Amino acid sequence: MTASTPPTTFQTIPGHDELSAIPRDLSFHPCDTTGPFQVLSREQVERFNRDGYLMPFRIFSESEMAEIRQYFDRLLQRYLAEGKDSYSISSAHLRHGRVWDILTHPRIVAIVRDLLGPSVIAWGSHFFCKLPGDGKVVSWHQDASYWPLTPSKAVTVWLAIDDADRDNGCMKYIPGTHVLGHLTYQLTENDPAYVLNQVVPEVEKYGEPVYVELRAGEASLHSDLLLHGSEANYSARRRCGLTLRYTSGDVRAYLGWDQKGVVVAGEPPPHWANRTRPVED
Ligand SMILES: O=C(O)CCC(=O)C(=O)O
Repeated sequence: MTASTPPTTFQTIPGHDELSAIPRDLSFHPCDTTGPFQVLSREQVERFNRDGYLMPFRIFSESEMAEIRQYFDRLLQRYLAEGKDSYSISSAHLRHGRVWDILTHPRIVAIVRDLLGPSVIAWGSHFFCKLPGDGKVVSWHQDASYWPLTPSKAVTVWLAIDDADRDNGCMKYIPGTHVLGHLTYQLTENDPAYVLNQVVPEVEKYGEPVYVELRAGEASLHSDLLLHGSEANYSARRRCGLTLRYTSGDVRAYLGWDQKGVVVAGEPPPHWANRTRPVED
């Protein structure tokens, strides 16, 4: 199997029409876990409900991160050698054991569990790697809009593989936009300037962006309905983030996406797969 061979048959990026045909509930469901919390304070949970994000969290030490970065450097070289681009390493936990280890890491799961409750499915792992001088933009979008999941009860942990700041295209959020429901977007199909193909227009009316500057090994968390994006990286430094996606066990997946699941907390629900660690790193 090559570095980029898909191990299963779920649909990677569903089209607009397929998503529209799924009866999705894309309204924000506030975290109503009553505790006891393992990591977060009640105030942090309330802040997540209000703003739609939390940051920063130190997940890995500098030395742990140096080791993970070396691993990623090698992985990226394999993908690039196959002619893939630096954004192509997606659903990586299904084929790379080292990514499965990060997705299921107890320090991360403890934080996510405080937000999602006792039953948690980890299902996504995608490296967004902006190479030095990379002109691509991640335009303003809501994650839930792309996903065949309902109801929208998902949290992304954005783990900084490299230091991320405004110079190299760090993430940006518009606080509070997660409560606005599913926002109207335009499609930017086949435009090489964009990493993704949806753009929510005129976001200025929703408020000022917050820039998510993180040191390598730190993470931020955002709701699947929060408006977010990132600007181009015109610096000489790489900016890689690993997005790790989690949802509560009562969420239903369509188009085969249940096959991506790894149960990281609670009893395995029958409607999600529980993928084991891939042998290959
Ligand atoms: O890393 C980025 O620039 C974009 C990531 C993103 O859009 C996401 O986490 O959903």
